[in-house]
Amino acid sequence: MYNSKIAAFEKYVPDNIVTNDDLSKVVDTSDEWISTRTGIKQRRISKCENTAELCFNSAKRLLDKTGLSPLDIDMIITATITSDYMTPSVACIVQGRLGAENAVCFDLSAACSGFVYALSTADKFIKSGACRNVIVIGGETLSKILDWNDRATCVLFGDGAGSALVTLSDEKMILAEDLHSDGVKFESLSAGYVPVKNPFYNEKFDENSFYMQMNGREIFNFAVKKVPESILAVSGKVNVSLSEVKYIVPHQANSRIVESIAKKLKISMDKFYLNLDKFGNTSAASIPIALCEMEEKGLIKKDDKIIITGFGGGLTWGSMLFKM
Ligand code: B82
Repeated sequence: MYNSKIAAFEKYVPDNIVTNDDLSKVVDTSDEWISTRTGIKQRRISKCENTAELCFNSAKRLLDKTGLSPLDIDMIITATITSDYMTPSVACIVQGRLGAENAVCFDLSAACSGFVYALSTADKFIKSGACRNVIVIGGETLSKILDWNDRATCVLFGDGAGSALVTLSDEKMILAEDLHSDGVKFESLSAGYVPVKNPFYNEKFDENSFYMQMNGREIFNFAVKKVPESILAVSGKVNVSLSEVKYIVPHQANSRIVESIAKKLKISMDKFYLNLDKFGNTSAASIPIALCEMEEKGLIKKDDKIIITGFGGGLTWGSMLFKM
């Protein structure tokens, strides 16, 4: 049996920092409103880089950091809901730019759970013996699917990319996973609706359905119910108690969600790593950006147990427990 190891993390975010005060000049909002309800103080908003560009830069940094040749990469998986094109995939564009000609490439759509789903997929390709080196990227340019006149949503999101190099290993690093989907509630969090339009039919549709739409209360309740269950599921599967887990890295949606999750699990907020004050909600990119930042700050030590937990549109949710 083969095992996979997460060898390194990287990130790339656009330079353009937009603070809550900056936003209050664009829409009717305030720093006080945004910070108290969400914990967000600023976000990165792309000026010229689209999703593939952010993802390429993050993956390039990963190769530079690990010294791997682009030709050593067997697979590139990009988790995104803000692809540059319907086809080609972001992963193919990244492969072309990297010169990773041996890599099989595809994108994966699981919204804010995308990075957890993609990491799980990479793990399976490595465990089957099909791949040795997989680049997993979560990357988004959410700013292009926001209604900048809707103050309830446009203040929440940011742009960026984070990536992980997953390699074949003797050590077992991914200890447990728990993945779920529930399509019944798909309308409570959606974006990018494409209506049927052809010479034979012209669908009537709501113009706003292209933009990010969320039923805040409904998805908040979903996250606070399902995420603690999923965290307990991964820890229970391998008999690792939450007191043995050094950090829980949640999808960076909203600090109130994380406070409610901590309360439900009766654990301190200190166990949760949060950086949404700096980057806002970057969907599939939020977990790898957080992991990379933790690595940069020296917060992740060898043998530390870490749980990542994603939740988002689909609805989708899932967690992974790994030993670093
Ligand atoms: S909110 O509904 O407006 N609210 C919670 C009651 C404010 C305190 C809200 C806000 Br503001 C921001 C995010 C959420 C939320 O529930 N987000 C999610 C929930 C599940 C899955 C994904 C997300 C996400 O935002 O990515 C609610």
